[in-house]
Amino acid sequence: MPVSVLLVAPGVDIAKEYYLGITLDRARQTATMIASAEGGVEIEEVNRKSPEKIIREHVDPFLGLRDYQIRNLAYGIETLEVAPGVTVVWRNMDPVQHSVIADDETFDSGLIDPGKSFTVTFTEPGQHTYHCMPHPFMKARVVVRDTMHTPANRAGGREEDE
Ligand SMILES: [Cu+2]
Repeated sequence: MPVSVLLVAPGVDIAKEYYLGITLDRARQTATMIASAEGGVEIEEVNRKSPEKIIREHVDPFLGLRDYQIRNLAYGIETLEVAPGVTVVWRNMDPVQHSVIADDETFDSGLIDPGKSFTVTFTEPGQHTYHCMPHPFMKARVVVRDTMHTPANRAGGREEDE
């Protein structure tokens, strides 16, 4: 196919790379929205090696893309990385109740009313996956960095918003 238009944008420092795409799923007869926090360059490779890092939402052509599906994509790819000792605050900005429950049951917020929040202080390095009880499709994780392997963190102790 001959190239007729070439778009060139100024270079930027990449803080975080996501993959977001829509593909036609002929078997399901839907458009399928695909998202991943692993960036997009090697998305086929990500799919082979760690398919759990790719979130898919099948968009019914009659209903269109629903709010909960967008939330599902956003929650599914979200990973918050923090240093040990950091307190994470979840604030419920929705008009309905949500909850924050660790998959290994180490923390459980109970139902959080709209406008209210819940906090957990993470001390142990590792991965903490969690979900929302009324909305099991809302899943995310907090990764607590192992400071032994991050020299910048050990030296400064400076917290950065990533
Ligand atoms: Cu919820």
